[in-house]
Amino acid sequence: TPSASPRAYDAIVIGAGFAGMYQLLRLRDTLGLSVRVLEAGSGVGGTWFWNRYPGARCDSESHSYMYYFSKELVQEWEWTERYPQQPEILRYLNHVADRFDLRRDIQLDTRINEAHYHDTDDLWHVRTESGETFVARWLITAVGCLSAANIPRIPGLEDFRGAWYHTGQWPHEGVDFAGKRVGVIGTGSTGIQAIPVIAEQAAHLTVFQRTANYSIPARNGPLTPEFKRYAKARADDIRYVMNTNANGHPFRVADRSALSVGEDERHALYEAAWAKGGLEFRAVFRDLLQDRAANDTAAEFIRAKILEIVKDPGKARILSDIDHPFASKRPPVDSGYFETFNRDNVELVNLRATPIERITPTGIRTAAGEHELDIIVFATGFDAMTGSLLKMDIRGRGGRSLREDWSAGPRTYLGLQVPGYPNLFTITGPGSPSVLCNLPPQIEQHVDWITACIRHMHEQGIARIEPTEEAAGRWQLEVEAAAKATLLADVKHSWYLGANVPGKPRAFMPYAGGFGRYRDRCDEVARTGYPGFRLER
Ligand code: NA7
Repeated sequence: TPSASPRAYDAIVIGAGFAGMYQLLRLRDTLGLSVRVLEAGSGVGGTWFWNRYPGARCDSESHSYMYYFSKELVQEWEWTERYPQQPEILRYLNHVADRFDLRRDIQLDTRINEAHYHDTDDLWHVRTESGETFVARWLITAVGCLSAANIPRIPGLEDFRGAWYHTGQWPHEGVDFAGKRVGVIGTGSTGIQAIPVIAEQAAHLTVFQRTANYSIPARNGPLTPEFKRYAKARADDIRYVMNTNANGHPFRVADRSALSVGEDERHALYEAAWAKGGLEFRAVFRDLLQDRAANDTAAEFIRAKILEIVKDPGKARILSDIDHPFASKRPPVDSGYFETFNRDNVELVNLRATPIERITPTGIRTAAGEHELDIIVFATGFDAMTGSLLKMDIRGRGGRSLREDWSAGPRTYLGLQVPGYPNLFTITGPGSPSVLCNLPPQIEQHVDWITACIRHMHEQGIARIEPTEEAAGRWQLEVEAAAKATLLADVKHSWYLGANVPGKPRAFMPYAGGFGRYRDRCDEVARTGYPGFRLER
């Protein structure tokens, strides 16, 4: 039953992950606003609350996958491994919630169905699934870029007699794979993390691969005392590097072209990067994402590694038959992925040659026949960047709807605001660097920008802010141009373009011009009185 009168706050924040929690802290403790954070999950943590699949860990290094706004927090927290596992990140976020006394303003188990802006009172009217209502001047979405699960509609799933799971909606009690015949669909970052772990637990594992993928070894391991000391002593320098480079990671992209060095030197540089492991591999040369010939050298190197690691020539061929440039789709980072295909209990199905026809009561049938399975794991990704926003019914001025306004693709200014939706801010929204970069530094940048903007509104007596249509149109052209300057825009089947979700409009969503440049741009807009935004008293 709907509550009689809505509860009023200065700001409503949707989501209590990395973004929502920091936004709460800034609005409440820095600006002194009344804030309610509404979170669908039964705990804080967002991505790290939901993604509990085996092998789930972060591909960013632990000392870069954390908040840097509090020097004390940076000094206090101890990561154990080079890449933190999901339970450790969730512990960290729970620690933050306690450390900054955030829980009292976070309402869990609360899913938002609609958020409507009313021209009559200039407020956002928010309604939850259970009918609870709220009003607030500011509405801030902190819903994550990869949070709406993409479960492909394969015919027959409803008749499957075994159990099935999507990696992003993993049961909290875990899944017992012992003695089971398991099928994993999907070989993106998630599948590549989960497959080696499931293979060790299951009786038999069948991997269903649609698109072969590059992957770089993570070289994960416990952090040494020296590294822990370094990360704390040099925290300011690390933060500076993350905030000023193109990708938000704690390393710089080298300033040399892959084509400017001889073959032996190039090979030696790739070998060193392969041995070091991780996403830094793509930083060996400056032009891997811009120049196809440069990229080919990296692609060839990784293909040769796959052929060397995988003993069965048939499997090796299927795994190395990669048809997109390296890192033009999100490059996975693995712990023993290709090695897993040397196990006796692991089978590989090439869906390009034999597509899935249907799911049967007892397994998956491809064009080549049936694979009997007890458990199906969908590692099939997300309705990225716009999915979680458009699941809600968001309406702006005059009742216009975000679903309709974005029916040809998302339209924002700087990924922060949408024309026609006053006082709505979208943290890491489409049009911001978001999924192309390490997320925590970007989240801090967005939250700090939004906080400064709201402070400015307070000081100047401004009631409403929204971007102009022209500014959003110009920004969309810049987002497209930035993508076209890279190899990313050439890949027609990537989720950066929305291609993984049937019916989703094709538009390149993240800003590929680099995080440092983007940050400078946002800072300049704020410094020069918010050109491109309409501010009304
Ligand atoms: P991704 O990167 O979207 O990968 C999903 C995988 O699932 C990918 O291999 C897809 O193949 C495959 N897929 C999707 N739908 C199907 C169907 N219908 N049939 C067969 N295979 C399918 O998601 P992840 O969860 O791995 O990673 C997302 C992000 O999370 C990652 O970038 C990190 O930032 C963390 P496709 O390539 O589309 O042919």
